[in-house]
Amino acid sequence: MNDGDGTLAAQDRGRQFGPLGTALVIIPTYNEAENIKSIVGRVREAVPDAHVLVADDNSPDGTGKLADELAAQDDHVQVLHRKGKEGLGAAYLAGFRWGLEHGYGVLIEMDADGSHQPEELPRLLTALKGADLVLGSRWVPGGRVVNWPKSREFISRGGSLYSRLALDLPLRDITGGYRAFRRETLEGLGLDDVASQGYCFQVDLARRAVKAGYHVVEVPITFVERELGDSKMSRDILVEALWRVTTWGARERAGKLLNRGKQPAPKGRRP
Ligand SMILES: Nc1nc2c(ncn2[C@@H]2O[C@H](COP(=O)(O)OP(=O)(O)O)[C@@H](O)[C@H]2O)c(=O)[nH]1
Ligand SMILES: [Mg+2]
Repeated sequence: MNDGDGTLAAQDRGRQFGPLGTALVIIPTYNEAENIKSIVGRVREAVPDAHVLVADDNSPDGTGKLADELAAQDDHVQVLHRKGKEGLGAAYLAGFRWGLEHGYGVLIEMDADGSHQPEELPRLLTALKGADLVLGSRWVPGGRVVNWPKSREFISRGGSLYSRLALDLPLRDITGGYRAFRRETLEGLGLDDVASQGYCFQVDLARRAVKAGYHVVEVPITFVERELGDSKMSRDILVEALWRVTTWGARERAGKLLNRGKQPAPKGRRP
């Protein structure tokens, strides 16, 4: 685990990590017709060995059909067609399941709108050689956001800070969605009961990884706000994140009080 200033927790020193295996970049889409070709092309160029899975929720603007056209021309591109809009979390869970079933060694989360720059992916993958999970982070030194209004930055920084304090997580960017998981990490997180969506989905996965004792590293990224298409962020997504994080935090505090003096959970156990 990263303790927040780059040093490793004692139990992580000297840990050996296995080879990475083939990476699958999962790109969830809902109405991203203006962005899909560019993002897939950039991923293919930045990490030619990686494969791409577009997880489309039957976008009314035809994103799924455009993704099919890309897949027809390139055997490194696949499309997962889902029946309708079920949210980001559900799309990622379906993508993870697909990737694990197909034997990928690394599973990557990336938005379709260009906010997560594919050109930074090699740095995330390099960091994953010595980690269980890598988070692309806007809020560690060297990380930044481009073209965000102050109001949006305030909400995002506030969301991470609140999650950090409520859940006692040694991380700076907890709501971000540019991440690289080793397959063993995802297998160890117990994803069957994840119900959260949106930003809360990202907080949930980070929380599970830290609590299970995985080595989580934050790598600075430059997050670029989308130029084309619309954000799907909504008030409901923020409200869900706020109440779930508050509930988890309260439950954890109550649990700690009741379990005072007991040993922490061993690595890999479900939180
Ligand atoms: N499959 C799927 N993708 C979604 C859904 N909601 C958002 N996305 C995708 O998730 C990514 C991040 O969403 P975005 O609207 O950019 O959120 P923001 O960056 O927080 O404003 C984009 O690639 C979206 O197309 C959904 O319900 N289903
Ligand atoms: Mg976006």
